[in-house]
Amino acid sequence: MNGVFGKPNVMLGGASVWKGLVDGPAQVAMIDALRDVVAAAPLFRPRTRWGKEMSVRMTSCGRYGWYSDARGYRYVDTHPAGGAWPDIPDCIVALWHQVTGLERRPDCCLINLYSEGARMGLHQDRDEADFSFPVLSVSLGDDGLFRIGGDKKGGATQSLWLASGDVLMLGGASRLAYHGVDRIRFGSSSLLSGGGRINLTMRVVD
Ligand code: MD3
Ligand code: FE
Repeated sequence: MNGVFGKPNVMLGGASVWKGLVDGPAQVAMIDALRDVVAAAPLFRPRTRWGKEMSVRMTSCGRYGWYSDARGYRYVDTHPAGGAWPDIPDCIVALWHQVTGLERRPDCCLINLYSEGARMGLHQDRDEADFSFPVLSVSLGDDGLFRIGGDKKGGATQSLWLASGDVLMLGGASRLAYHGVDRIRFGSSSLLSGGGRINLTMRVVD
């Protein structure tokens, strides 16, 4: 069941997409709120289990943050430098409730920053305890070429450019879909003064 925004305007492999749902002033408000989050919980580059640094820089807010190192992918309750993660800004939590229609709050809002050349390989999100909760993604800044397939590796995929203000909800059959970001169009948006793309992903963790 969706919330107050009703039907999505694009469906992509079972993912619901609301193009342009977050308007310009609301995007600026989110970026302003995220500045405080990043000041309290600085961006870092996670390493994969195999020791390779990811090209995307990350941080989190909420009860949990997503983390990866030689021990693998997992949610942790403190920033790698120590200390609790900052709260998820109200304007971002409000969007979660409005789009998902859920009373349950998200436990984690992962903040991914894609600078020039950054990408994210195809993967599944399966570190959460209950896949019946949807995942909500908000794109801010430069355009990103998003790709989504099915729940098996190596199957057919579909691609879509995500622009600033676009919102995606992954639920039901799409919750375990393989997905990734092939590339960004660096400098295509003026929302972030240094360029780049921010993706917020809100999740219920446990
Ligand atoms: C499809 N982030 O952080 S968001 C991630 O744009 C991640 O930064 C990408 O994949 C990004 O894990 C894609 C869209 C997204 C998020 C979660 C999903 C798509 C999803 C979960 C299941 C299926
Ligand atoms: Fe993902």
